[in-house]
Amino acid sequence: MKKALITGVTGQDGAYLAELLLEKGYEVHGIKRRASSFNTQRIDHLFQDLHETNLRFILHYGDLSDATNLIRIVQEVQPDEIYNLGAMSHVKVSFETPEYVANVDGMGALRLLEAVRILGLTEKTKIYQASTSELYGLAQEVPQNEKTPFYPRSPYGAAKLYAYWITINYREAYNMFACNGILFNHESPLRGETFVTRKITMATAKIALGMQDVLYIGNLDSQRDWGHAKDYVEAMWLMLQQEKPEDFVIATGKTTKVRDFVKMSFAECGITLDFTGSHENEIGTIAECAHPDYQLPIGKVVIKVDSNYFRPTEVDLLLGDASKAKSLLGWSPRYELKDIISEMVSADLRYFANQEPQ
Ligand code: NDP
Ligand code: GDR
Repeated sequence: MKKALITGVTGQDGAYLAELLLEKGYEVHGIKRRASSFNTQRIDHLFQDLHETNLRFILHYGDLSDATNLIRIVQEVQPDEIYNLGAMSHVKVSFETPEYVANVDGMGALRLLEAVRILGLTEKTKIYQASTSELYGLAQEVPQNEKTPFYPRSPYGAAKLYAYWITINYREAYNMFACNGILFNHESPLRGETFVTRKITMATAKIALGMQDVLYIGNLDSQRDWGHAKDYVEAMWLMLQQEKPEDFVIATGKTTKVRDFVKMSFAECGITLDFTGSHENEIGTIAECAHPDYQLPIGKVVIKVDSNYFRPTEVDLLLGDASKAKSLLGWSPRYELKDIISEMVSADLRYFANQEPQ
């Protein structure tokens, strides 16, 4: 039975990847952080009591800032595959915690590579590094592929750039099977609540249900290539099943403005929005309510731009070209953005319909 070790197993991608690998018959080990409140909601359905026989999903306490802990876990597990998904993954927050992000998102990758090297596992253990379209930053060309130059625009992007290159360096220096997945934004009902898509779908549900008045939001003009996390974790696995380690862009090849995402999200509840004003002063008002259950006053302001959510340096436009993944991995996305939004809004409506009004 193959063994996989996932850092960041409690996150969006960690949860979907753990599910996928368990379905494929792996023994899955995950690293979770000790927290004062529960942080395992996304993987609770996979939990197995330690006293069960045939344990296939095992959690270890750990942290990417703690090298000795990582060495111990890698030694104990002797994984065939490591997926390094752990990170402080919020771009805006990285401007407030730049040193921490360098330590965890940058040095964390190095610590894992070193653990594998020190333990003499370079021939056994394959490593997936969660690289990101944030590496492109100030886009040097559109669409972006594996050869597009990088120009990160945040402490997060800069830390991930180090992780990207140290992964390639270990591959070349020690002949390790280590590869980067340069993944563009991917979303799902498990997406963290402060990322823009989930913030929007949650607000859509709460506003439609009369539980929230206004959604305060940042830059409506930025454009993202949004896919579904389920499709993207499959690409991670495929990368580690190849003959030789390589880096791959994973993206849908379509880009959408945040403003249009907001419109599509509200449209799921039969609500049409009109946007007026520009940039810092833009607002969204209700133009039409076509759904019998969600009747809000026409002309009501439900979206307000708040410049507190602007970033000191923004990534304006991301659009990926995943042709290499298509031809070498046979990978292509199954989900359209409309289906992703529909799934997210439905999940949030179900969740909030069962909550008490605020
Ligand atoms: P999430 O923010 O949902 O999950 C991040 C995970 O990392 C959580 O399990 C978190 O633990 C864990 N983590 C945070 N800090 C540490 C630390 N110091 N030590 C160990 N673990 C830590 O991210 P996603 O699942 O969306 O993304 C997975 C990876 O892919 C990340 O590295 C992200 O940067 C990268 N990525 C994501 C993309 C996306 O669109 N989702 C696109 C491209 C790359 P806890 O639950 O305790 O907070
Ligand atoms: P991103 O995702 O920065 O692309 O990083 P996020 O959803 O945070 O932002 C996308 C775009 O939306 C704009 N935006 C807002 N963003 C947030 N979070 N909150 C707002 O209120 C808001 N209003 C507008 C942002 O300015 C930005 O342009 C994600 C993360 O998952 C990273 O870990 C990953 O590497 C990249 O995707 C690819």
